[in-house]
Amino acid sequence: TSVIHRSDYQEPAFWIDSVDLCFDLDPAKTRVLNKMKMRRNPHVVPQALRLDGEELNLSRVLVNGQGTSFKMEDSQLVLENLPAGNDVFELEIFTTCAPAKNTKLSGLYTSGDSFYTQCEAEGFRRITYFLDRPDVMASYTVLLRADKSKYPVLLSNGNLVEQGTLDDGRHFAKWVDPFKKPSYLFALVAGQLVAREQRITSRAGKEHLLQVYVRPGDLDKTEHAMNSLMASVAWDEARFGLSLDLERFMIVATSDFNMGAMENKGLNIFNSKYVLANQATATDTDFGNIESVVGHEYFHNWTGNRITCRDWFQLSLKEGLTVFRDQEFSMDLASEASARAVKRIEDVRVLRTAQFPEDAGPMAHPIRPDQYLEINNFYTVTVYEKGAEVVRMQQTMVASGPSDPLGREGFRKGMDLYFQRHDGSAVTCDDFTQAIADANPDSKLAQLLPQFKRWYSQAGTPRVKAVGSFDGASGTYSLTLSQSCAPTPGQAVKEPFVIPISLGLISADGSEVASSMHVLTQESETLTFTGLQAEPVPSILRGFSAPVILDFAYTDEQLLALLEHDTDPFNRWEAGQRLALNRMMAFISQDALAVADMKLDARYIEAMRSVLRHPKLDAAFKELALTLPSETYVAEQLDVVDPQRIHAVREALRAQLATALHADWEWAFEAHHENGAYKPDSLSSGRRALTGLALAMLCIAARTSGDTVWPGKALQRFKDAGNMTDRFNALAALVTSGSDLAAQALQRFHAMFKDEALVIDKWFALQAGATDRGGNILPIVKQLMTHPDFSMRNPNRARSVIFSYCSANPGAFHRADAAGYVFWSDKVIELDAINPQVAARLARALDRWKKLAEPMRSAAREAIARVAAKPDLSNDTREVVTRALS
Ligand code: HT7
Ligand code: ZN
Repeated sequence: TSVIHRSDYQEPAFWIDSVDLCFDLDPAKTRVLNKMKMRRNPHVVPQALRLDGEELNLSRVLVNGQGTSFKMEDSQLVLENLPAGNDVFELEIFTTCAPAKNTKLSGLYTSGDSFYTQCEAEGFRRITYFLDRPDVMASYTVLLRADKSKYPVLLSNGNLVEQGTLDDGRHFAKWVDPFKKPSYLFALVAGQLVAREQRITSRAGKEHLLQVYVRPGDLDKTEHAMNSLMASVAWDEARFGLSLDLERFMIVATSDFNMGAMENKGLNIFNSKYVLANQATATDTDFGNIESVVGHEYFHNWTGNRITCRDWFQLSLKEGLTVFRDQEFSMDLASEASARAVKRIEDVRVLRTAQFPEDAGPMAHPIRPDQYLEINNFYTVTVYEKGAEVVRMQQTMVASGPSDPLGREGFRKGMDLYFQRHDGSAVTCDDFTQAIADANPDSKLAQLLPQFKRWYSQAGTPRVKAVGSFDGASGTYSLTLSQSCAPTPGQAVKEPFVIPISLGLISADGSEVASSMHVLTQESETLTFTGLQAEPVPSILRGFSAPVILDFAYTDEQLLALLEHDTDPFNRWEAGQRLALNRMMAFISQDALAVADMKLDARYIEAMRSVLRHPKLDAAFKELALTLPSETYVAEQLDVVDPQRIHAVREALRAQLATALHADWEWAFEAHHENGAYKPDSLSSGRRALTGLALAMLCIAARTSGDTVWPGKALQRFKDAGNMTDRFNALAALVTSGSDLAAQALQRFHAMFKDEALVIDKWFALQAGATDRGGNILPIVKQLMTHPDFSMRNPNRARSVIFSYCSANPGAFHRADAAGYVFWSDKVIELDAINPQVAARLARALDRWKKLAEPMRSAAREAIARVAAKPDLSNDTREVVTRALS
């Protein structure tokens, strides 16, 4: 296979009106009979029919009930002698496949004793020969037959129309999906499952059955997913007027899954990590993730399923928009303004630590890519998270003044028009932006649409440089904003973007003297503000109004003023991060400075103390503000990266914050920990987050002081905790601080949760991601991989050990002796033979190798070259390593 280009798009030569599928399910050999009603597409010159297929055994092909000639070309089934003219004909294809041998988890596979499917992006072709592309939308009828005792539950998309028993202990179920859909939304599930059920009546007055299917022992972990689903249904009706269009909506959890979840029509299949939770096994973060992933998949029912993508280059049409919708959903559920801000900060943190590096590395691509070798490699933070930011900017830019300051009403009008125009079809990103702009003809978006669309075509993170100057005589403050964007692979020159910049000016006494939204369109523009008594402090890019890097030479005084007074909580947090980042960068760059001599200044420490002790700020915000910028984020600010030095500096500064604020951490711990009933709401989870940080800091301080009281308290809390958040935080505090008590706590934790796979994943991940002490983590990782609970075939488990080390523990992974890289290349190669999608994700751990300091840089290149030299590499991994080396 070779590179596929967006510009080569052509309509399909045939349409498939209906599909009648019959499955005889058997793990070793499943038989699939596929009867399609097809016709030629009159807009395309007559040609042969080419059906996609992969790893299938073909036994029979009939056209209108008669045998026919066919040939195989590049794994496609080619039929040249089909009826001429535009009449419908019937094509019948009989194949078999081997679900138990399907370790790629794409197509039909078994997990435990059950069957599941994963068809996005191109998995349906692993089930039967088909026009496996999203613009071919068909009506599906599915008959499932299987052994009744082994597979009592038989599910597929849509409505159950018939079921009954067969001979030999078998039974059947027939499902009809009332909506046309592309093949990537097909799903089936069969196994011994049980369901939590909930009947609801929608705003529109319709009754629906909601079901969450899990393995029999897991029903007590489904309440939160069901609540999240009900909240999602209500939210989409209230905010977008979009109701559930099916009588029955099912979620099924599986422990073997390549990604987070899948929005198959009416039958969402989830990684169990994003379904199963109770207070004993799941942390607040897990609860939050479940809420947003359940929401995300549910929201796809309209943005993705009712209106889908014309081709896979348009992926952000559904993914960027649906991430935007799930982010808004979580924000709206977290009603208080402060909790909304916390969610925004968390989302921006993901964007900046994962997407910005992607956009600056070898895999950089626009949110609507122009080419790919393997589409699975383009389910990226760029398409998803940056895509969501591009949608958010469109909402911002249809704001019509004080009656709709955020643009929500204008955006709603745009969405209404989008559905009016395109419901039931497969469309492009252009169709989406056009609908939003057309519904708001007087908006900035409509005025600037062609230029705005550069966000879809240009990769790279724009940098906005801001320079302020104050003229005391006239009381005028000028702010010059200039934009630039570094070249990315295949795009040497970038045209200016449309960048909405939310601005405020803060006066010396802390009051806000101006606030506005400025849309930057030129390379450089100067704004002036008059009538000022003294030089103000600019608060730029409030709420992170655009996905850009803001470059402004803030002084400490200015940052301290923003940290104390800014009315925008995002920029208040950002000011604290900048204060920390400036210090970290200064220490990192002084090559001769020993870690022991890096002393944090009193001013910074006092500022952090005031945040921690602040009477009005809430706990979740404090936890974010007192957490130092991540090692990955710091690395992105440097031209040459020594991950071990970054790690050492961050650890040293954290230890100083721990010691200098010791009494304050003690206060924070005592004042915020609660012993009442567990509630996963934002207020109490914020309190748990802050007590968790306080406990970690107190254990870190104990390491320096030799104190044994706080590690002892942490162990006690670990033992007594009434919920997983507190228990895991206490365990992590012991492990992170390198306490002697960590080993026994880890052992006890494993014994307590040995039957809870998702908790055991946490146990592995904590150890593989722990602070390196003298190179000890790699041997620990290797040891963990010999543990009886380890499995390379289960993606969650492989990720919990290998990814936690290679992708999430830079201080331990980037070793001068290159042993981390050798390990990485071995595991990429090993995984590639099992599951290329997972291998290709791991392959990306060395994306930024060119920035590494020597000797790491050369060693990393050698490791990548070693993988690239392997014959028979999958397209997935080959694309990643080839781009990395180019
Ligand atoms: N739309 C879903 C994507 C997905 C996926 C893609 C490739 C391989 C496996 C996959 N599993 C799920 C997930 C989503 O965005 O909702
Ligand atoms: Zn999605």
